[in-house]
Amino acid sequence: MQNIEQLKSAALQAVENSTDIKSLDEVRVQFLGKNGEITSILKTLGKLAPEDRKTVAQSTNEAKNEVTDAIEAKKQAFELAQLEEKLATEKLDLTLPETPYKLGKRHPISACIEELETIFARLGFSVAAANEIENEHFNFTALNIPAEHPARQDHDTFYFNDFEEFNGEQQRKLLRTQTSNTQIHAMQAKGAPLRIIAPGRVYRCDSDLTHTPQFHQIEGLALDKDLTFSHLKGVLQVFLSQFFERDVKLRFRPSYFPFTEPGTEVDIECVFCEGKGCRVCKQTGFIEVLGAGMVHENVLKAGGINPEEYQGFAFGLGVERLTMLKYGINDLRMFFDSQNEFMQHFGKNL
Ligand code: 2NM
Repeated sequence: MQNIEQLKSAALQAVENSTDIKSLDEVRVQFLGKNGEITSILKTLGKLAPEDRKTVAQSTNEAKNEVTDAIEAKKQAFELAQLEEKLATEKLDLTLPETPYKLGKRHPISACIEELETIFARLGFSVAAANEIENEHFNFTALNIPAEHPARQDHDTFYFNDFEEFNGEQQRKLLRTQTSNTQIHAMQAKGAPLRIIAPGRVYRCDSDLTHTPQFHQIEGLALDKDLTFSHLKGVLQVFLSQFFERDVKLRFRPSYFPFTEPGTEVDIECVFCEGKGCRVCKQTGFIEVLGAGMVHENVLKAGGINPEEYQGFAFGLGVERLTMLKYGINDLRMFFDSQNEFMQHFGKNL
């Protein structure tokens, strides 16, 4: 089979003559590829006379194996040569300084929540939590927010097309709009006396420069016999002074919340102008920081508490807003972008 022997020698010669991995692969394709010269002979074996078939098949397969082995050996030789050249030319300077490893920081929102938890722990409050997916009863009805209240409209609340049964009624599921569902669950589970704060994520259908559809709140609740509005004022005075690290002046303005009676909005003396009047406080000298009040008796009843026996106060605040005031951050969106420069500057060391 002169033909196959010649083909084999040509192939082995071509392997020998190849100069790099790329030209070696071209040789492989030429002889052993799908339409390669050796492959083509193997494909035509069926057309040969039966008496020739066996010898041709044998010699062609031998040629194929020999060429395959030669290609593999040559390839390894090329790879070894490459490695040796790399070792000979590459230099590693072990005296260079290491690439500094940048440690991340705790997000300022997480840091502020932890700081507030610490402040309230010293005042005897423990931290409570509940689900962010809630139903109408715990988000609205139990908080004395009636069906026709504007906060209940689709416009302000993210509703699911999903219901669950509670109190024998179908309650629509939703993303909680405040963390107060936590206080209702805690009252039902633990009863009075009670001192808790409820930090967490809340959701409202609102998105512009100063509102994001998801933000963080901390609400607080204290229940006991003979708790009064004075206790509320004392707790807020201590907590806001510790948080802002100064003796803050507070201003209480009468306000309305369905879940309190009476209710109040609480301002601090402007942290930017110290009450003199500036752009941030709109020349009023005061900045609103939270809402509060004495817990409405309907809310106590919904929590299974007897209002004749126990009273309490509650408050609620937005963590983003409070954090912006403390650190002079003027763009809410920074919290959500979490750019490295922002995190390095305002984040808390781990
Ligand atoms: C606020 C303002 C005033 C509040 C009330 C309650 C509950 F569930 F205990 F009754 N939790 N939080 C409350 C009161 C929240 O946010 C501006």
